[in-house]
Amino acid sequence: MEYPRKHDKFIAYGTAGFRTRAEELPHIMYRMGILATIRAKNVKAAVGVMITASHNPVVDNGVKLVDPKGDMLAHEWELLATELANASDEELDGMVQGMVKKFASDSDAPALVFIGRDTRPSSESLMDAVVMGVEKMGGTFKNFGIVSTPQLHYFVVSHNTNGAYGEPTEAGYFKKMSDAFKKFREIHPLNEKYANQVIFDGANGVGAHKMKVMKTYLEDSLKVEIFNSGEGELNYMCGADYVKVGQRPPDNVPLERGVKYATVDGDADRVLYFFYDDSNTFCMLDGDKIATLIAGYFKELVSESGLALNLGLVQTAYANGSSTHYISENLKVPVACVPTGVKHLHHKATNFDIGIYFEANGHGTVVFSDIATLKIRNSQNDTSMTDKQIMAIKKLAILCDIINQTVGDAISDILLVESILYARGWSIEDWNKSYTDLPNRQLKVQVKDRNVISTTDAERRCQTPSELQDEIDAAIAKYKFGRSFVRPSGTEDVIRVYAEAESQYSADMLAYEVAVIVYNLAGGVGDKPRNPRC
Ligand code: 16G
Ligand code: MG
Repeated sequence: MEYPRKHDKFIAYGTAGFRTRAEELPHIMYRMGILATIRAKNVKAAVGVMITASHNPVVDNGVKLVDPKGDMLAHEWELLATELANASDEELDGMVQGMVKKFASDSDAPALVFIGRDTRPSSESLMDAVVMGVEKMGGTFKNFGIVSTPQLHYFVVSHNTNGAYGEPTEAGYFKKMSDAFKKFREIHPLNEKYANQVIFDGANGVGAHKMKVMKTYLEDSLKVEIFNSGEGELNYMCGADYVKVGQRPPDNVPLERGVKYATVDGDADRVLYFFYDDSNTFCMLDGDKIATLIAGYFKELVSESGLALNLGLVQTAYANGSSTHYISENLKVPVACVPTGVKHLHHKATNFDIGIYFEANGHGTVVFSDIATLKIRNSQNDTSMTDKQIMAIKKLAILCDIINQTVGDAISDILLVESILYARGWSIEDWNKSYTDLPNRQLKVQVKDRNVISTTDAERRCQTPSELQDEIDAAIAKYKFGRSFVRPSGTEDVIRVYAEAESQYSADMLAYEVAVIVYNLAGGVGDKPRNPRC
C-alpha cells in the first residue's frame, strides 16, 4: 500500500493544520491529498494544500488545506481530516469510500488541487505523497512549487473567481500588488520624514525568495535589503517568531540606529517591524502597532470619502492592553476580541464592511465586504462627489489591491505599512509614538495533559481546573496595570502564559507567578518555572 502509517501517535488538525516532526508526516500527507480531492469534488471548486510548518524548527513540517474562497478549511472538515489522518491502514479504504459516498457521490465533478510548499528539505518528498493521494482519487493537481502560504491562498481564490480577484499565477500576484503600490505613490508627493528603505529579515525561508522577486517588480519605488535569505538555517535565531518571543533582533542583520527593519516568519504570513531609537533601545512594532496604523488611516479615508462603511478591528487576548485602549479611546474604532488562530479573527472581521484583524505576533490583514468593494469601485466615477471624496475613495481602491485579503501576508502587509507611512510622511519613530506598549512577558509550562485547562471569554479566563482562575486573579491583583491569562497551545504540547504590567520587572514576576500556579494546579511536569530574578 502507498504511504503506510509507520507510528501510532495521534495527531490532530490543529490551529494551523497538522504540524509535527517531518518523518511522522508521509502517511498524513498522502491522506490529505485524498481528502483535498474529496473536498474539491464536494465544493466543485479548486482547493489548496500547503506544506509548511511556518515558524517551527526546520526538522518539523506540516500541512493545511485551503478552502475555495482562499479561507481556512471548514471546521467539520478539520474533524474529518483528523479522523482520516489517524485511521489505521486497514480502516483507510472503508473510511475513504464512506466519505466519497457522503460528500462526493457526484464523482464526475472535476477535482483540482493546488499544491504549494515551503523551503524545508522535507517538503518536496512530502509533496510527492500529497500528489499520490490526489491521483489515487482521480483528481488533478497544479504544483506551484515553493510559494508562501498567502500566495497559495491567493492562487486558490483567484482561480475560483475566474481571475476577478487576480491572475492565479506568481506573476499575477507580484504584478497586482506592485502595480497598486506604485500607483499609490504616484498620487502622493513624497512626504517629510518617510524613509524609502526597509531592511528585511527573511528567516532563511520562502519570504526571502519571494521578496527578491517582488523587488524586481517594485523597481525603485521601495528599497529593500534582504538578510537571512537562505544561507542559514530556517527560523534559527531569526524570523518574526524569534524576534517577537525573545523581544530581540535577529542574528546576521546589520543593526543601525534609526533604520527600519521588517522580519517575517518561515512561510511569510507574519511580519513585525523594529528599529533602534535615539537612545539605542530596541523597539518592536508588532501586529498591534500594524493594526492601529492601518485602522487609523482607514478611519480617516472612510470619513473623508463620506461612504457609509463600518470599520472594525479584531484582536486576540495577546493584544497589548495599550493598543486596545488606543484603538477604542483615541481612534474610536470598535474592537472585538476572539480566540487565537487566524480563522477566528478572519471570520469576525467579515462582520464589518472593512474588517482589520491582527494577532500581536504579526499575523493579519484587512477584509472588505462585497458591499464595501462595490461601493468603493462604483463611487470613483460618481460626479456628485467632491474632489476630496474622490481622492479618498481612489486611495481606498488602490489599497484594496495592495492587500491580500485571503489571509495575513507578510509581503503585502509590508507594502501596506510602507504606503501608509509614506502617505503620512512618518518615520518609524513617528509611528511608534502613537502609543507605548505595556511591558509584557510570555512563558511556556510543560504539563501532563494540556487539555485539563479550558478557557472562556476569548481565552481571557479559565474554566478548568476549578481553582485556577481565582489564583491567577489573586496574582494579577498585586500588580499595577496587571493582566494575565493562560491557554493550552494549539501547536505545541504546552500551556502558554501571558502577562503584562506597569514595568518589565512586574510583567516578568507576574508571568512567573502565574506559571507556578499553572504548574501546581494543572499537572506540571519536568522542571518548575524559574524565578527570572534569581
Ligand atoms: C498558528 C496560527 C496563529 C496562532 C498560532 C498560535 C494560523 C494560520 N496560525 O500558528 O494564528 O497565533 O498558531 O499558536 O491560524 P499557539 O496555539 O501554539 O499559541
Ligand atoms: Mg506562518
